[in-house]
Amino acid sequence: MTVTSRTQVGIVGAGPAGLLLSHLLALRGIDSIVVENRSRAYCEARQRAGLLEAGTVELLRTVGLGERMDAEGLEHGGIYLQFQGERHHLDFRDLTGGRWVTIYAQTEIVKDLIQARLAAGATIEFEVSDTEVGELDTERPVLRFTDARGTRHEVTCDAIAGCDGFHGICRDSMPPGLVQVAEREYPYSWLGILASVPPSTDELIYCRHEDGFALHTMRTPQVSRLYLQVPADEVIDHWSDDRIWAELKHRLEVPGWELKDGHISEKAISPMRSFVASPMRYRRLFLAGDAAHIVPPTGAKGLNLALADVTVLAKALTSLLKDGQAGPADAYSDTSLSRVWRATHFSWWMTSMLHVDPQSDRFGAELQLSQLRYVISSRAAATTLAENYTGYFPLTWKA
Ligand code: RFL
Ligand code: PHB
Repeated sequence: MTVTSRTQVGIVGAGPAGLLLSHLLALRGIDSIVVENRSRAYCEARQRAGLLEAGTVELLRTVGLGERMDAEGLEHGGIYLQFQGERHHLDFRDLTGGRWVTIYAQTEIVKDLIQARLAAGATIEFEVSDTEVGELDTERPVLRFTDARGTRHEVTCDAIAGCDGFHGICRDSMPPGLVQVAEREYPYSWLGILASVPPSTDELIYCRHEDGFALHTMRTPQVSRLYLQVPADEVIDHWSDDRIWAELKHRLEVPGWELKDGHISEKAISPMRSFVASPMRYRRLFLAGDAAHIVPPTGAKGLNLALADVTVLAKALTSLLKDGQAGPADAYSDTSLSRVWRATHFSWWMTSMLHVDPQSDRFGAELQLSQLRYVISSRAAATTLAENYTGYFPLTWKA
């Protein structure tokens, strides 16, 4: 038996994009359902991003999601860039006229969003299977799924948002031949760890070392997060905790500064990819976040882009569904893609400047070093990095 129902917006995926979209739509009086194929516990524990642009922080505050972020988030006014054994500070506040970023983990944003949605009485169906989107040529697209108890559902919607990440089903449900893909794979991956040890640094350290990139970031005053460049096809079993700490120390330590080690509670390897699918819309199916685009994490943009997409989309759907105005929905893909391509360029640039490319030669290495020296010695070049890193397309939302 199939249970049929009706809502305004069907949302596939309870990652940051799908959850924030549901929250923003509710603020405008628009009903939605969120379907998610993982469990709530899995979504709340999945280790990913940590860094929020100032505009993302301001948006979350404006829409009532700032309380725990303001209490627990760590504000940063700059980063360190390290190469050839020397560490250099970039002061974002000075370079950009006061802009900053905040460390607040994606896991915490997801927890805050799930709690806020459930407290408001929203429907989030976790552990669904066989999600499908159909009737996409009509004004009443349909979302189908099987719930955790095994009941099949068919929800008739006014619009569907594909917020189902890179491996989701919505992008591939668009008509064949519509979506164009532009992509790059990088010949290396990131090994990321979460460690129960206070950060050894006040600001994030981005380090280009001749044996590979390393990044020291953090989650809380007691928990550090660190990443190492490893070969693209590397397997985690090759990396004992001792080997990870030894390599992090080898790449990150400079005279007079030591990296503190501690218990590693999580370790995983993630591939590095740039990927942009366009358009991000077919009629009343809209893609947002990682479902439409992926950036390598070196620029810390993926989560920020996902939240920016759904802010634009929530406004477009409000115009479409409440005022009958199609203009913003028609412009959604182009509006989002202009931000996406800026972040794609920045993330590619940071990645190419800081990683050791196994296929590159002395010429490539010298170009990287020259670029790094330029960034730390020219105010114009440093400002370019700072402006991109802190984010310069304002996100607006009227409370
Ligand atoms: P998500 O988070 O992948 O959520 C998609 C959700 O859809 C579900 N799903 C389905 N549900 C129902 N039916 C189906 N058929 C489904 N298929 C999939 C999935 O289970 C999932 O819950 O996408 P979203 O919401 O677009 O959010 C994107 C962000 O998660 C991502 O861009 C960032 O994590 C990227 N990223 C970073 N971004 C930043 O802005 N700052 C950072 O510091 C940063 N660091 C990172 C990162 C990503 C990393 N990895 C692991 C790729 C560091 C790393 C290591
Ligand atoms: C993180 O805190 O996980 C993080 C921060 C900055 C990046 C990537 C990841 O560029």
